[in-house]
Amino acid sequence: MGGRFKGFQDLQRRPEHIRIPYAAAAGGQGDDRVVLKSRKSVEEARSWRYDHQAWLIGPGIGRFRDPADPRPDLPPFPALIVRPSRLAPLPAEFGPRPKFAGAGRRSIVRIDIRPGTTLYGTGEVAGPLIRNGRRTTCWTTDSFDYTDQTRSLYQSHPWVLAVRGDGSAFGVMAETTWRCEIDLRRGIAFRTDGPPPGVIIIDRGSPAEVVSTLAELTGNMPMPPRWALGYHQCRWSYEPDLRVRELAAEFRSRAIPCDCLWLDIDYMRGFRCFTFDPGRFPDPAALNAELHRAGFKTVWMIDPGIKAEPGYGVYDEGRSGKGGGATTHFVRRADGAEYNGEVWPGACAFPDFTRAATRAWWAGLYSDFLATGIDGVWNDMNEPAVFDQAGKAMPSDCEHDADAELGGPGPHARYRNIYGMQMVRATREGMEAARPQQRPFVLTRSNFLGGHRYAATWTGDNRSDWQHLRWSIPMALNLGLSGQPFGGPDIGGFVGEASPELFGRWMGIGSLLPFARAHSIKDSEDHEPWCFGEECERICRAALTRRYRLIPYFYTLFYTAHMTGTPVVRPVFFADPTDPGLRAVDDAFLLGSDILVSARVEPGAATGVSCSLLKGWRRFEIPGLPEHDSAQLPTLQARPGSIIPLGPALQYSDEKPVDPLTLLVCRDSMGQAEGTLYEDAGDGYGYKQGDYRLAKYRAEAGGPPRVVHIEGTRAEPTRGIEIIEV
Ligand code: NBV
Repeated sequence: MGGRFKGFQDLQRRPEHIRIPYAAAAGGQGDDRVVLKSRKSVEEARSWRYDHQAWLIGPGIGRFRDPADPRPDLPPFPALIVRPSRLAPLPAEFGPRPKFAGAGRRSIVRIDIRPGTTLYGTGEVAGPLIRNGRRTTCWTTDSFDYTDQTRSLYQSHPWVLAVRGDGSAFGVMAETTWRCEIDLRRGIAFRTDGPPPGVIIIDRGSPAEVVSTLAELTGNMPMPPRWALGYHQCRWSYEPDLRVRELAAEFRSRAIPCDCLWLDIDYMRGFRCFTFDPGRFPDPAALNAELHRAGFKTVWMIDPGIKAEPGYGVYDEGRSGKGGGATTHFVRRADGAEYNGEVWPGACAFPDFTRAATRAWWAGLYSDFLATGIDGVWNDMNEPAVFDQAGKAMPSDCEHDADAELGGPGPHARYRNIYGMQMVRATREGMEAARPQQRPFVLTRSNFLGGHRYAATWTGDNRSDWQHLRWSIPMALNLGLSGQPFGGPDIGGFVGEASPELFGRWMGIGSLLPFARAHSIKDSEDHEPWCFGEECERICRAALTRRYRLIPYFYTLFYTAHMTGTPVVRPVFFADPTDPGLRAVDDAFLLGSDILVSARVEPGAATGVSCSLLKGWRRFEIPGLPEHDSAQLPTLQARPGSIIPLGPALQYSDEKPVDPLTLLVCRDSMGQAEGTLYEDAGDGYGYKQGDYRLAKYRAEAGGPPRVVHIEGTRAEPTRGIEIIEV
C-alpha cells in the first residue's frame, strides 16, 4: 500500500528549524503555541500582531480579528449560515490562535502548528491527501487539464483542517471572499488581497467533530433525490436526441445499471442558455418522457454567459433588469457599461448573482425549461470563465451590485470566488420554485466554502491518466473535509483517451465515491462502459452492481451527511486519528464508518492490495456480482462490529423496492454488531414531517440482528430479510 506517512520529517523537509516557545513570542501558553520557525520567519515575526480581538462564538469555537483592522465590524461572510455572536471573551486556555500582519490590501494570518500535525481540506485540490508543504490559491479558475502544480482550481475553500499528533484536531476558516493564498509550508498561513479577514477556529477532540462543527456553521447539504446516488453517464455531447435514445437502449440491453443521462452544451440553439436546438433537439419534452419511461433521469447544462444579442429573450430581459427594478441584471465594467466577454456563444453578458433580484429573475427562467421534464441542472463555466481574458477571468475591477447580505457593492476581485456559489443558489431556488414537491439536483463546477448548501460538485476537467485516477480519491476526501460531501471525478478522465484497463479501474473506484459519473471531452473516442472491450464491460457491470446493491447504505450515509455534516467518504485516519501511519493514506478510503475501500491506482499490479491497514477489518464481497475479474475492483473490508444494509441488484435506483433487505453482519470479538438503515420516499420533503424510517439493528453474540430502535413514522415495508455473516 503506497502513501504511508513516515513522520513529521516527511511533511516539512526544511533545513533549519528553531523551536520557539509561543509563550515567549506571544505572551501566551499552551501546546499549539509552540511553533517551528525558520530563521527567516523569526525575522518576519517581529511584525506579527498577537493582541487580536477574540470571542467565543460557540463551544470550542473562537473568532478572531486583526487588532489593526479599522472597520467597526467584520462584513458578512457568505460561507456562514449564522451571524457569529460574541458569547464571551475567548477563554485563556483556548488553544490555537492566529497572529496577524500586513496592512492595507495585503493581509497575512498565521496559525502555528505543533510537530506531528497533519493538514487537510483547502477544498478542491489535486495531489496527495495530506496538504502540509503545499500552497493553494482561492481564486476560482477554469483549470482545464490541471495538475497537482495548478494552484487554483474551480472552487475556493479558505479552510484548513489540522489533525494533531494525539488525534485531536482543529479547523481554521479565513473569512474572506477575496483572492487568498493558503500557504501550508510552515504551519498555516492565509495571505489575502482584501482587508484583514476574521478567523474562525474550531477546536475539537477529533477531525470528525471538527468537520461536523463546520457544518453547524456553514449549513448542511440538502438531502438529494435518491436517483442522484445512481450512476450517471455523460459526454460532451450526446447529440442529436436519437443518440441519447440509443444510449439509453444500450444501457438497458447490456444490463449496465444507470440512472441518469447528461446533456452538454450542444443541445442549445447556438449556445444560448434556456433554448433547444430545433434540428437536434426538436422535442425535449418527448425525449425526457421517453427516457423517464425507461427509468432514466436527465440533467441538462446551463452556463452563466448569456449571448449579448438583442432580440434573444434572456439577454433582453437581463439588460432591462426584468423584475428587479430599472437596473440591469448584468455585471458592469468599472466605467458602468455592461461587461461583455467571449464564451461559447461569442460575446456574453454575465448575470450579477450577488443580487437577490438577479437571482430571482434567473430562478424564474427555469420554470419553462424544467417543464420539459428535465430532472437536474448542471451549471458549468461559473468561475466564471471568459475565454478572451488573462487567466480566463473578467477584469477584477468589474462592478458587482451586491446586496448588503453579502457585503454590499464591490469589485469582481471581491466577489469572483462566490460567483459560482451565488449562481447555484439561484439555480436551486429556481428548481424549488418550479417543483416545490421535489428535491433539486444541481451540479456545479465552481463553488465556495458553504456552497454544498446549493449543489453537488465534480472535480472539473481531469485527464485520462493514472495520476488523475490516483488524485480522484484524495480530491473527493479533501472536498468532504472542506464541507462538501457530494463530489466525484469524471470517471475515465475528461481530457484524452482512457485505456480499457484505466477505464475499468476508474469505474471500480469512482462507483464507490459519492458522485459517480463518467464523462469525456468532445471528439474523444466513445467512453461508454461497453466501448473498451468485453473484459472492461464486465468490470463496469460488476462495479455498478456493487454500487446499486449498496444504495441503502449510501442513502443512509447521505442522510448522515445531511444531518451532521459527516462526509460520505472519509480518510482512513478517521478510523483511528491517533495512528500516524494512517495520516497520508490516499489509495484507500472509508465509505461511511463501516467499509474500508482499498484500491490499486497503478497500471498492471495484478496482485491484490494489502489489507492490513486497519486491524481486524474483514474482507468481503457484495454477493451475486455478475462475472468479472475480481482483481480489478477495489477490495472491500468491513469494520468488526458493523451491520451493512444492501438492497437488490438494480438497473436504476427506483426499479424495485428494497426486497429482500440484505444485512451483512461483521461481528466484533464479542460476537456483536450494529448498523443503521435510513429509508424514505427517495424524493420530496415528506421525511421532514416524519415520513421516514431510521432503524438501528443490533446483533448480540450468537443471535441474529434485530431492530432495537426506530425513528420516523414510515412503516417497515413487507419484505424478506436475508442475513449474511461476513
Ligand atoms: O460544456 C463543455 C465542457 C464540459 O463537458 C466539461 O465538463 C466542463 O468542465 N465544459 C467544461 C466547457 C469546455 C471545456 C473545454
